[in-house]
Amino acid sequence: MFDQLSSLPPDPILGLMAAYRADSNPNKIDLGVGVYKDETGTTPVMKAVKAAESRLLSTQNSKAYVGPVGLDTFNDSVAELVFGKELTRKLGARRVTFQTPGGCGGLRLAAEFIQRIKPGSRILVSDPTWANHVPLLGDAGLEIETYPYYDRGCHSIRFDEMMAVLANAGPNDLVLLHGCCHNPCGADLTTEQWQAVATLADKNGFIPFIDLAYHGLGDGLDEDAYGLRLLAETVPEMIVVNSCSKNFGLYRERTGGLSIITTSEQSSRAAASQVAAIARGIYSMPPDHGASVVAEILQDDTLRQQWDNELREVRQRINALRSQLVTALKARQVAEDFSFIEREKGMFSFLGLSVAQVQTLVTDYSVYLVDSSRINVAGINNSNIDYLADAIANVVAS
Ligand code: PLP
Ligand code: TYF
Repeated sequence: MFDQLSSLPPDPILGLMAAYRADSNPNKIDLGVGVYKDETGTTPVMKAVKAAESRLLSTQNSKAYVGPVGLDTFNDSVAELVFGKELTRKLGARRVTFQTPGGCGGLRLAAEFIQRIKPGSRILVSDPTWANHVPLLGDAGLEIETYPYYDRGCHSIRFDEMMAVLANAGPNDLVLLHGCCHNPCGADLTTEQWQAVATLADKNGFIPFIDLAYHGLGDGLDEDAYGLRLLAETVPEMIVVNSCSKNFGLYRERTGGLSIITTSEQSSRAAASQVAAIARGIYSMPPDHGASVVAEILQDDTLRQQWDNELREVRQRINALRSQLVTALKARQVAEDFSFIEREKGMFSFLGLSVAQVQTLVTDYSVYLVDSSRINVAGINNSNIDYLADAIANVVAS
């Protein structure tokens, strides 16, 4: 059965991790995979997470199954985190939330849910979008099309073109929007642009599908949720997938959520039963540990405060690094204007280099980034920023 198999190439982002590890250059810099790194280059376990884990260790007295929708305490507290207290109350039973194995699990579960209701539905994703959206949504059977989003030359959002394409989307279509901190380009919609999208969604009836993987890493927890909350107030039906990988640093614990908003309690109950049945057919139940940690943090004032503070530090460090990189490149008098990096949000920005220039950075300088020239800003620190700015300046000058 397995003799005819051919090997597939690895995920291009995850493949970079192995190449970086194998490089013996002491100056090597990893700007590849999107995990947060602190000043020492490590991806830390947050103190609030450690504290929640130690509480769980002493208080959790059963490992019995939880069920396909996961922990109620996680689902309730994550809904409030994503939608805010007030809107969660307002949405009431029109909203249901499920614990999922990471944001990826939520994306796939949502795609299977749509596929079950309307096989082969069209989902419009931004050009560019996170490469994994294609297998996560497409492998379920959804038909993926794109809408214009980022102008690589001008480093700005092609908003008029985006709206012109979305104007043709209707009630049978889904439109995937990055909640904040767009992966890979870092360019987010302004409040006015979100308002225009919400008005159009309501008028045309397409279903907004929000991927919220970097909640709190942009401007703040409320600021980053502005667009999705506006949509949730405006449209009758909507899907939100949130990840706790980045904002809680729980990556390998596979912690995320899927929220579905429908027009009535009855429809939500029906949707919940469908989603539970799909989860049962794939993995039965989500893993518990990360979700228990998140619930513990969000339900305890002290831990919540500690987590807020740590997340603020993460956000401020990323934003400071963005400014520092722009300043360092300016100081080297590069011809290109890199100031857009300071305006963009979250961990990612495109440097705007060609594939050949990226290859030079990797092979000649041991600066690891994906071919699109996307960098993970959090991979920069005080010890490597000068080496990095020199390398970029040399590559763009040659
Ligand atoms: N969506 C986007 C845009 C992402 O970048 C990621 C990963 O980092 C995810 C979703 C899902 O992440 P995870 O499955 O680790 O929660
Ligand atoms: O884009 C990134 O780097 C992150 C992490 O298969 C990631 O979203 C990358 C690849 C992947 C899963 C997560």
